[in-house]
Amino acid sequence: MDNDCLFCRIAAGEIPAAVVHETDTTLAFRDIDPKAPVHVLVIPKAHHPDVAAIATADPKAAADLLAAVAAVAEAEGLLADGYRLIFNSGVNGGQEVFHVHAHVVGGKPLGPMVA
Ligand code: IU
Repeated sequence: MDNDCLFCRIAAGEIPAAVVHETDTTLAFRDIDPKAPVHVLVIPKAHHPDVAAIATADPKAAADLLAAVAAVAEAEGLLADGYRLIFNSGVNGGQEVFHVHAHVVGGKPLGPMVA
């Protein structure tokens, strides 16, 4: 745990969040500034800065993260019509919180992805 990391502190229960799904290794909670009717962040409880870092350091944790994404998508009713999965990575990718997180975004037609 990194005490300076917001998402580590949410994972530890030190900062409240609207949790929608939890496993031994992952936590999912609603984004505080949703960009769509459904906007959930899925994080590993262990600190990894970005998606490349978790895939390299702990492939099982990366697989757990994707399994949690699937569970959230099903629980939020997104499987029939689809959703967007986003990992912002690094400064040019628009990443603001450097604890890897998957954005699960849906609940409306999102159209083609734009950079
Ligand atoms: P990004 O991929 O690092 O840019 O996304 C960070 C997200 O974290 C962003 O969508 C914020 O709205 C969200 N967030 C949050 O849910 N709770 C918080 O306390 C803070 C940011 I600060």
